[in-house]
Amino acid sequence: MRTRVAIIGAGPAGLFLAQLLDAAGIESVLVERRSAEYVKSRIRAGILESASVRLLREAGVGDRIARDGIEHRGIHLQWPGERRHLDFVDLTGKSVWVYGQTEVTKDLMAARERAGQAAFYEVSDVELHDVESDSPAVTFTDAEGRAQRIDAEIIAGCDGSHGPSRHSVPRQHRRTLERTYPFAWLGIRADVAPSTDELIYAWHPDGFALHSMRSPTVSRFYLQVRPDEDLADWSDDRIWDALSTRLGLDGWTLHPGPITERSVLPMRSVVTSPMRHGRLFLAGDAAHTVPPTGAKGLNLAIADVALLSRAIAEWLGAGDTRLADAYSDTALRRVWRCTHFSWWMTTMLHRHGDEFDAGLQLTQLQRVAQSSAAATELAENYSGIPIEGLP
Ligand code: RFL
Ligand code: PHB
Repeated sequence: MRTRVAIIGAGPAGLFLAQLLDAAGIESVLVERRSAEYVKSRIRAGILESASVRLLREAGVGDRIARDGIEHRGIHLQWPGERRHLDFVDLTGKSVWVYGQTEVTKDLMAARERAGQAAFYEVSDVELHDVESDSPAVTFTDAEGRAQRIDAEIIAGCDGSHGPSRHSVPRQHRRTLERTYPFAWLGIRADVAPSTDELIYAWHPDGFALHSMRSPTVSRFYLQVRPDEDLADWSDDRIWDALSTRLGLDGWTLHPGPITERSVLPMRSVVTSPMRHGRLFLAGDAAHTVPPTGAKGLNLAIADVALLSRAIAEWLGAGDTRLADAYSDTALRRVWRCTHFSWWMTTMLHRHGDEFDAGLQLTQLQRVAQSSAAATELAENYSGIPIEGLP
């Protein structure tokens, strides 16, 4: 089979790239290891920057966000005895949106089906070939067990943090920098109306807690736990008690409800560079991972792909490689900014170290709440820094 762009991975990065290329009249083939049902039901991120919402809308996949998304002006930052609202709209003019990654994925998959372009799900043995040549290829075994080969002009590695694409950049050309944090998140989804209007990020002596949401009837919560935490040790009562304590504030009540999903997420920062080698381009988690405290993972994937789709369109459309040549450096500047912000939010809000560290964290939180300069710094990063070259 021959196509113009072979896309490995049907997460948000791969699906959105496919959509943007289709809009530019460029044919692509998607190759995904999991089933479409599995990809659609995977629960992950929940917050979209307004620029991500605009990009999805411009690409024709924004109708449901406009209808079911919930626009938030900012977040609540909390530490014992204090809950302070940061209003991003007042500070930066930008809001953020609550709209689950599962919904973004469903919208993009529906658009892909409407576009009638090829997608292979449940594939195995994906391998990349000749990425340094002018005729790269992807081989794999399809869901029926048949050997397949896709010859392409460009390969987009959108296969997340465990996919094969990154490893197709030869070791001597590739640099991976990473930090593993000494804690994890226990995440739950519950069928209960949120007990808050906007997200609450809480520092607490027992550990960090986050109150998020998915809709007016579905809440999402996270608790800082040990990286080797056993979910079996967390009964529903223990989870709700810990959330009530860590999110607790006089005069405020947390409403518990039936827990419909629970998992433990490790916390890592990873940056791989360069994000291009020959005709292979990396985007999203295939090139970088951030801890979820800054709500950046999904937004970074969308921003990478906004840059990459333009670079590919210029190259394959007009033969102009300037944007493609600049892609890695341009994307990595933004990746590092978001990596710093995610690291900063993570280290400010999670218990680690000793009482000296706690003193530093608390003074930083108070500073953010008291100084409009400090608050604006958080707000600009959380609500989304500009994507270079885009209006
Ligand atoms: P994805 O979403 O991981 O998609 C990659 C896709 O590639 C497929 N794949 C392969 N396909 C073919 N052949 C192979 N050999 C393949 N290997 C892998 C995978 O099945 C998958 O479908 O990456 P993408 O598109 O770059 O999107 C990035 C976001 O998904 C990610 O940044 C965020 O979801 C991160 N993240 C979270 N971010 C938040 O802001 N808040 C969260 O609560 C949050 N929770 C999470 C998360 C990431 C998680 N992962 C990756 C472990 C929870 C989890 C469990
Ligand atoms: C979520 O709703 O899943 C969520 C929200 C904000 C974060 C991380 C996760 O920082």
